Amino acid sequence: MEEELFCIGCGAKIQTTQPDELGYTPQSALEKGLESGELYCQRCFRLRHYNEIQDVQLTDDDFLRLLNELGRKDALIVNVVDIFDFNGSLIPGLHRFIGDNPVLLVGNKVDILPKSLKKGRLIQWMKERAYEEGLRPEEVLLTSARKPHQMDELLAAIEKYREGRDVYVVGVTNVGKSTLINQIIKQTEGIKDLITTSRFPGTTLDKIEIPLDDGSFLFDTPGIIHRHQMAHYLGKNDLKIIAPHKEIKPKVYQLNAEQTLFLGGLARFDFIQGERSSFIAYVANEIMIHRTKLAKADAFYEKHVGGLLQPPRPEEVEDFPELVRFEFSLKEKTDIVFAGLGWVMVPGPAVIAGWAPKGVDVLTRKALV
Ligand SMILES: Nc1nc2c(ncn2[C@@H]2O[C@H](COP(=O)(O)OP(=O)(O)OP(=O)(O)O)[C@@H](O)[C@H]2O)c(=O)[nH]1
Ligand SMILES: [Mg+2]
Repeated sequence: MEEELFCIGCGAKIQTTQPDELGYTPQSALEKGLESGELYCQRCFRLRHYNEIQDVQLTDDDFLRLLNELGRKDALIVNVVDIFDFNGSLIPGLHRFIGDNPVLLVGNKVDILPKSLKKGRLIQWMKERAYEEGLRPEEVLLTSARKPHQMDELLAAIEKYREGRDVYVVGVTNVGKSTLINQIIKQTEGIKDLITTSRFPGTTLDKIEIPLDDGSFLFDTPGIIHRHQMAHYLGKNDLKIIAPHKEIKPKVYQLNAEQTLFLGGLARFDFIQGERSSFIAYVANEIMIHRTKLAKADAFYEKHVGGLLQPPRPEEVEDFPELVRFEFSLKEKTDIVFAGLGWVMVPGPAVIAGWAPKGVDVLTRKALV
């Protein structure tokens, strides 16, 4: 029997016969890869060198199989979430899948949060939300895989709770699992960017095992596709815009009742009732915000989506879901959170409507800043 080979970048099983399927690697590349000891499939090669994505879909069954496997292992589970999209990052029912295994909850991408944000409050909120979902993490940590930030703390926590066992890094797609593991590999082995990462959802395709010193393994896993993530509704070029790369600069708006803010063409914030006050938008710096009168907002969107209001780009407007309205009566300072996009801070009592593409959630939380 032939030895099974796996792509070190995405975990897919290597094959040389079907160019459109997972793990395809031309024979010549296979030979080169074996020689160098770093074997990447063609899809990873293209992603890594040209930032070009070749679509391959994993099915929900693939994820279910992976999740079910977790309950049967004796291991530490590291659940990575994107603090910018905490709700979009939660895996529904994760606590049921993992059995008695301990969990570390890691909020990644802290580098993009404004400095004014109180980290303690964020951690507290993550804890509360995790508990609501039935998840009881041993610890909640905030990291940046990109910066990198708090990696020593993460490594120490992993060592503390794994007690010689394997470690599974799990989470929905795009939260930065592979980037985080690359940082760990860089710190411990000195190898840079071993695993393929990208801004596109669905980068890692199968388990990737990284040997640890004591003979156990650290596993990267494919991200679970969570349909409430904004990323699934955007074209490839627009993904670059909504994923913030730099610290977010809060933008302040003095609004009167019956005024509307458009966050590009992706979301809409209506100030329906309340006293004139300062609202603060926390979204990627690249997203243009437009203010209109509430009464004219529908027509304004109709006319300008894909034009003045981008993303979506003109060629992607047709496939972009319609905006759906959620209304809230607020009693105190509150964040209106647009899953995967950011939030708008409402300073006091008000009636608000938040609109997001159909499928994406709008929710409220006690203001973080
Ligand atoms: N700003 C910021 N971006 C990050 C951070 N970590 C990862 N990213 C970016 O997030 C995107 C997704 O990163 P990946 O590591 O591929 O995410 P993943 O969770 O492995 O995704 P899948 O393999 O699809 O499950 C990439 O564009 C990363 O550069 C971080 O700490 N800060
Ligand atoms: Mg990955």
